[in-house]
Amino acid sequence: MLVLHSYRRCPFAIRVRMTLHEKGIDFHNIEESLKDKSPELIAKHPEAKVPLLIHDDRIIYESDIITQYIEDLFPTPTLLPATPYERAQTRLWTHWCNQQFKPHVDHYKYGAHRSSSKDVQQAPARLRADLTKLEIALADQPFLFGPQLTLADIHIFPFLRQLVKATPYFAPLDDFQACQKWLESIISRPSFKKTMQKQ
Ligand SMILES: N[C@@H](CCC(=O)N[C@@H](CS)C(=O)NCC(=O)O)C(=O)O
Repeated sequence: MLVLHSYRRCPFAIRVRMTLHEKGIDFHNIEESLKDKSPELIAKHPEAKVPLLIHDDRIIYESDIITQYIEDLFPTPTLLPATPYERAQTRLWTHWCNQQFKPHVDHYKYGAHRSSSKDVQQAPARLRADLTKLEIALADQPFLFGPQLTLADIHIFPFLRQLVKATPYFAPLDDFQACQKWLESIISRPSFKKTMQKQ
């Protein structure tokens, strides 16, 4: 039995629900209130964060570790490319997203409330560089590793979605058509509709 402590709009929790739905795996979703977390989340996650996966009595946290665990448990259909080198590349994309793209989106989205004035000032140029990296990777293929969706796509798209929805609109996005098409193709998948379904 898989139990997921989740929060509907959390991009990290979206990674995990999307992975489960892509694989057609049944799970029990517990929608947390981040202002009033369940005692179980507080007891079982060292930082009391979502997502948290409980598999029988096993506890797994950190979204990209959870998705890898799900892939290891349920390898079919796979969400990893075939070769060890490409699998390493998917992890590098995830690392890049966690270390660079996600913080840059935060610096733009939350501004001076949460980030230093230097980070806020540099965010637009850094985001352009990030989007250029994605745009090049997506220039002649629908997903980061060719025709199939992989964990690299699943780990990154929730943050591009956040950027697209940020106010004020990040106008340079209009120059990145391959990124926009990629995002559209992911959010139009049935798995994403299920991922965002209200309970
Ligand atoms: N690195 C973690 C980040 C998880 C995270 O930051 N979750 C946020 C919601 S999007 C959270 O639970 N915040 C509540 C808190 O920090 O108290 C992961 O990948 O799972």
